[in-house]
Amino acid sequence: MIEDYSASEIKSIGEITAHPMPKKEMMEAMKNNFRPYRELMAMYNSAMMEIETKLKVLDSEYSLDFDRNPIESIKTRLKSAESIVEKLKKKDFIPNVHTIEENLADVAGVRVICSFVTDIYTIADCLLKQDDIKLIQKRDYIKSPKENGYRSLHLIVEVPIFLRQEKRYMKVEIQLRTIAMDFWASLEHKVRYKKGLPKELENEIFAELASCATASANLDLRMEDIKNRICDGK
Ligand code: 0O2
Repeated sequence: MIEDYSASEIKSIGEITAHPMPKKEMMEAMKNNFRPYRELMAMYNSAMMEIETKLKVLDSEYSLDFDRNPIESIKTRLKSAESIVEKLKKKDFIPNVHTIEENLADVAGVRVICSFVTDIYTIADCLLKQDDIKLIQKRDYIKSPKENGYRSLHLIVEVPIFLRQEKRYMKVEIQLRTIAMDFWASLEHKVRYKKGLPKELENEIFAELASCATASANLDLRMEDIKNRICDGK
């Protein structure tokens, strides 16, 4: 466990920080040589699996009662060593297991794609009501979209994982979106990371994306309305 961090490993991390290495080497060293890093990642992975299972249980129970699935799909990812190092360096922290746990809340990420906006809130509420889940942070970019048009509900929670000797709470970032929100965010993400686009074209595309975000929010409302009319008509 992190507490059993051996003296030689601490020394190794110290050496890394005393003689800064290129990012790629730092990442490889962290990934391959440090048992505490691998253990930490295994714990984040377990926490991610716990959340995924809870979501699947909620989806399955809902489908028995209402004859439809509120969750379209669930995607999970562990942040790569490269992204971890990059994010910590940006925040001026030295990459090690302690700084990872204390300063990053999105090492374990779960993305939940729902059919309708109301499903997002239903699933989030049901999850947060569970007595082993601790809510750390909620950011509602659906009620208050980002300036560029980004919409999603973000939760940072802590979930317990049960190890041989102990119970540990681990942070997981959960992003809940509709299919339309996900479609928009995936394309916007591609544009944001696309290198070499002429500035003028980039500005044009971001303006077009902002307009698509409004159209997509409107589409979500209309689809929900149709669903409600079908259900009311039953
Ligand atoms: P990646 O590659 O998806 O992991 P923080 O994590 O708190 O330092 P921030 O931006 O304050 O960062 O947190 P926030 O707003 O909750 O956003 C975290 C994640 O939400 C991002 O992770 C994206 O996945 C997603 N996100 C937020 N804003 C946007 C946006 O405008 N467009 C798109 N496409 N995704 C967004 P990362 O680490 O930035 O990226």
